[in-house]
Amino acid sequence: MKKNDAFDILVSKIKNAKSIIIFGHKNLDADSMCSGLALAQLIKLNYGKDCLCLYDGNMPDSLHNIPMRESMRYYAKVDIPESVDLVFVLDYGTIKNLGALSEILPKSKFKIEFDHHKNDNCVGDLCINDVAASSVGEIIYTVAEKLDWRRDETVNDLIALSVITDTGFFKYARRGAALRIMADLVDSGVNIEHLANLLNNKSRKSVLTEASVASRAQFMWRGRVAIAVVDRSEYKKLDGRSDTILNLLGQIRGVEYIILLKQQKENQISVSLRSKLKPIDEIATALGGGGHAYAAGAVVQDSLDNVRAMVLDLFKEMLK
Ligand SMILES: [Mn+2]
Repeated sequence: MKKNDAFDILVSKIKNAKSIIIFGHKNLDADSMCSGLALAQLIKLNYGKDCLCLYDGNMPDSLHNIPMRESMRYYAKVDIPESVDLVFVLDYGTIKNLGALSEILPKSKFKIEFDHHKNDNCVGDLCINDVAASSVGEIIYTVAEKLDWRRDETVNDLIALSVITDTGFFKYARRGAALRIMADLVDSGVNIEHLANLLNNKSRKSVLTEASVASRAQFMWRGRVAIAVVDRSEYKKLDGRSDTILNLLGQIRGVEYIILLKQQKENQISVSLRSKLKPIDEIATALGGGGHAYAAGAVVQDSLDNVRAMVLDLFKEMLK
C-alpha cells in the first residue's frame, strides 16, 4: 500500500469513529505511554474526539510525572464495550507483549498500528510501521507533520519524551530524523532538561537495588560480557526496566555485551541483552523474544540456572 493511501485511511477511520482506544505494550515504557498520549491529544486537537488510553501491567514511578498521565486507565478497571470502532496498537513488537490488552483486538472493527519493532505478524488492519524510526513518538510526529495536524505544548513534550527515552538521550539514534525532530521541538519550546527531570522519580529503594545488583555482576570472556542477576526479592523493589544496571555496567572499559537476568517468578526469567558490537537480537529470538539489533530481550519460563546456561551457550556460539 502506498503511504498516501495509508494516511487517507487513517484520517477517514478517525473521522468516522465514535469510539477509539489506544494502547501499547504491557508494562509500558516512556515511548509506548507518551506516543499513545500524544496520539490521543492530536486526535482531540484536530478532530475533537476523546480517546481511551489503556495500559496493562505495572506503570513505573518514573512515568508518574508525565503530562496527561491521569488519562492513562488501567485495563482491568475499565469496562470495554463489546465493539470498538477504532483501536490503535503502538510500540508492541509481538502480540505476546500486549498482555491482557490483546483481548480488545477481536472487539475492534478496525485496527491501526504504529510500531518500530521488527514484526512479521502484525495485528493491524493498517500498519504504519518504520523499523528505522527511533521511537513510535517519531512515527507519530512524522504522521502529524504529513497530515498538517496542529500540535500543542503537551504533544511536543510527549513526542520529545518518546524520542529521548527510546534513543537513550540520542545515543541510539541511528539516523538524523530523531535529532531533526528534536531540534524542531526544542525550537517550539521543549526543554530537554525539564523532561529529563520529570523522569527522575524512582524510589530510593529501587535505585539502590539496581546499584547493588550491578555491584555483584560477573564478567566473562576476558571482561567482554557482563552478566547481572536480579533475584526474586530484588525484582519486587525495581521500578520499570532497571536501566541503571545496564547503564552502570555499560560504562566499564572492555564490556561489549551485557546480560541482565531478572527472576520475575521462581521459574520465569526476563532476559535483557545489550550490545556495543554485534547485533544480539538473534539471541533474543532464539530465546523466544525479540527487539532491536543492539537492545533486545525475552521472557523464558525456566529456572534461573537453566536460563543463565542457555544464554551463555548462545553467547559462546556468537563469540566463537
Ligand atoms: Mn519504542
